[in-house]
Amino acid sequence: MNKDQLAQVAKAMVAKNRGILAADESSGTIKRRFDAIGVESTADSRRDYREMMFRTADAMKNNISGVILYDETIRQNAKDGTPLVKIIEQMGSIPGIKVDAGVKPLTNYPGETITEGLDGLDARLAEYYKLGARFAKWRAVIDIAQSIPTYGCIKANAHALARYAALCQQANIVPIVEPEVLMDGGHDLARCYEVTEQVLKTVYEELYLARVFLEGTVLKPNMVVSGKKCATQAKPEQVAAETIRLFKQTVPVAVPGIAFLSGGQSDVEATANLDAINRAAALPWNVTFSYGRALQAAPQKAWSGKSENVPAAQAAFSHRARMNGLATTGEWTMDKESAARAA
Ligand code: 5MM
Repeated sequence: MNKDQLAQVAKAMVAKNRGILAADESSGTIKRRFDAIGVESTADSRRDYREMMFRTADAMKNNISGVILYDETIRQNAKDGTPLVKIIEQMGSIPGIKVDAGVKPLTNYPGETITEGLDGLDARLAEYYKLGARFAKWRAVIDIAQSIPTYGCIKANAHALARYAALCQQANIVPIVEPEVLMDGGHDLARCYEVTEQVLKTVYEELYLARVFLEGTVLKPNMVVSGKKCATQAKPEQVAAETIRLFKQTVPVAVPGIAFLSGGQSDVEATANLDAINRAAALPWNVTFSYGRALQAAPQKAWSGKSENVPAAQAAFSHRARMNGLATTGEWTMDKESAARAA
């Protein structure tokens, strides 16, 4: 393990003004996204769509530190034959790869899931390194509902995350550790806090037991937010206060950065919440974004599968990347959001 290299890559992934583009939708997820815009999901349409984003120079050079790719994408070439990985590198961004094999039902735990993908992971990581990946991602999913999550489910997922992280570092790949507490339910902010606290405490205990080098990791968590179906929705200032209070209690300062997922928040909401977190207090970690939907919803809609829409889609992607870049330093405002839109 080259600790200097791992720490350097992790630091670059969470540098101020920049964040991560999560473009690692698995085949089923990207099909659902394309269905919504009336585009058939084929290897070529997925390539065209992702190439459109990776060639958006101002976004990629100024605001996107790294891109999480799916197995298909890391092997794909652009229309002109250039490997997509090369385009990302030429833009000064770091290629990364999703290495989990998705969530499966957790035996004996009704309604709960475990993320799979540890079998043969060491060999896959060695191959991905050769293909250009310098970081990886593994997403554990914890749902909140009546009587769940259980400690058994949290522990099993945290253990898998730690095993994955150790294997990544052995292959000189920075692990993004993503324990996502879903915001889909009717639970309130306090319940999200309570569950996320238990999840993060368990994850860092497991990372410690697996002897993971924390300086060479990036955490990708959910913010402390109200469940989507909760009647009372917390405002950005409250989300920021509770998120910071929780993270100060659970995330070691040796971790260089926290790159939040958007989790189903609207794009502007995800930017406003990230901005409020960075505006509220000086923090011991760089706090940024690793958004999928919150970065891609607007460009996806603008593109809608038509080559003549590429400039509009790239403008929409640039705009969201720039707004989130501002949020990493607490300099985003609704005025900047609207001014850029009106221009
Ligand atoms: C881009 O979506 C990622 C892959 O999801 P599937 O494995 O379900 O296809 C997903 O892991 C994503 O990276 C995170 O959920 C963060 O994305 P959001 O949209 O929550 O910001």
